[in-house]
Amino acid sequence: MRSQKDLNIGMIGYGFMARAHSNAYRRVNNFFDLAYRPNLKAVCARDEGKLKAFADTWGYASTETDWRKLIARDDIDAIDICVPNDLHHPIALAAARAGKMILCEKPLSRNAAEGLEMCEAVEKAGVLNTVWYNYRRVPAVTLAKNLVAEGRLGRIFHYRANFLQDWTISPDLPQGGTGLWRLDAAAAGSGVTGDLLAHCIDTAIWINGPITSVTAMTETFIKERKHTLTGQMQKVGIDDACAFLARFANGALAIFESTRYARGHKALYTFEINGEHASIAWDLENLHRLKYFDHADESIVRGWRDIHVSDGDQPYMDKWWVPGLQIGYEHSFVHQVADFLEAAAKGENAGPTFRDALETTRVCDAVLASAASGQWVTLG
Ligand code: NAI
Ligand code: SOE
Repeated sequence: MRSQKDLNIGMIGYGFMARAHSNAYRRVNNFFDLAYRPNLKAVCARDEGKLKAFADTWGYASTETDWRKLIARDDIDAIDICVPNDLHHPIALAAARAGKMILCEKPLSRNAAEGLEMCEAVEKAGVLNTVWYNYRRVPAVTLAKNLVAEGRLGRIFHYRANFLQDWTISPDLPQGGTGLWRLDAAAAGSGVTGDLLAHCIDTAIWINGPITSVTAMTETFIKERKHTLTGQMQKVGIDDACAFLARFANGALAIFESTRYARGHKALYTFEINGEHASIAWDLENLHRLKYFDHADESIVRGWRDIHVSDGDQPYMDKWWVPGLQIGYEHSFVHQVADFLEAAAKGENAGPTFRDALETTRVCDAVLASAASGQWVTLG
C-alpha cells in the first residue's frame, strides 16, 4: 500500500451522477493502490435541505449553495461538475482560472464553441482535466479497444452503434427541472445527439479513430411540452431521435442510431465492429460480456464466442473478485477515478481529456448541422 495524499473534492450537484461519482470516490482506494485518496470535502447545490441530506448520506464534510464560493475555496483541489450541460462551460472556466483540477460530466458542453473555450481554459491554466465518458471503462469495452488496437480484427470495415431508450414517449412529460432538463434545449444543448449518441461517438473514436464526415436525420416527435419552470407550454427544441451515417479516417463505414421512443428499451447501448479477420459486439444490458468471432478458428468450431469478462488478466478485473464473478455499471466510474488519480499522481491526464471530448462534441455539431441542411458534413 502506497503512502497516500488527500485530494479534496468539491462536488457540484446532488443528482444521479453526483451519487455515481461519490460512490466511486468512496470505494476507489479499497480496490486500487493509489497515491491519492479522494476526500469528500464539500458538495454544492441550491436547495439547502436536500444538500445537507446528500452530504450526510455520502459523507461530505461541508456544503455550499453557490458554486462560485465552492470554487473560491482554498481547501478544494478538484471540482467535479455533475450539473446540467449549460452549466459545464461557466463552471469549468471559473474552476480552471482558480487552478483546480476538473472532472466534468459528459457531454463536455452544449456545442463545440463552448467546448473549445473550455479546452483553452484548462490548457492555459495547466490543470488536469477529464470528461466522464465512463463506458470506456466497462472492462468488456476496454477489452474491445485492446483487441482492435492489437490488430486482431485487421482492417475495420464497419462500426454500428445504437443507444435506445423509451422514457419520453408521453406528451405529458414536462421539460425542465431535475432529470427533465434533458428535454429543454437551452439546458441540454441537444436531445439524444448530445445525451446518448455522444457516448457512442466517444467509444467509436476511442476504438476506431477519427470520424471524417456524417449525414444525419433527426426528429422531434412531441413538438410542445409544458416547461417546469414557467408552467407554460413551450416549443421543444431537442432532437427526440437521431440516425446518422459516418465515415472514419481509416476507411470504415458507420451507422449510429439513438432515440427515446424505442418502446421497451431503457438504456440499450450496443456496438458491433466488423473487421477483416474478426468481429466484436457489446451490449450495455449484458455489460460484462463481449461477443467475439474469429475467422481464424478451425471451421468446425468457428462461431461467436461469448466472453464473460471477469478474469484477472482482463481489463480492471484483477482489482475485484475471483474469476467468474462479475461487476456492474457503477464500477466504470470507480475505474475512471482510479485512472484519473493514477495519472494525476504523475502530474498527467487520463483520457478522455477535455480536448478528446471536444472531438465528440464536434461530431455532434456536425450531425445536427447535417440533419438541418440535409447534406453530408465534413469534419475539418
Ligand atoms: P440530475 O438532474 O439528476 O442532477 C443535476 C443536479 O444539478 C441536481 O442536483 C441539481 O440540483 C444540480 N444543479 C442544477 N443547477 C445548479 C446550480 N446552478 N448550482 C448547483 N447545482 C445545480 O442530472 P444528472 O443525471 O446527474 O446529470 C448531470 C450531468 O451528468 C449532465 O451533464 C449529464 O449529461 C451527465 N450524465 C452522465 C451520465 C454518464 O453516463 N456519464 C449519466 C447521467 C448523466
Ligand atoms: C439519459 O437517460 C441518460 O441518463 C444519459 O444522460 C446518460 O449519459 C446515459 O449514460 C444513460 O442515460
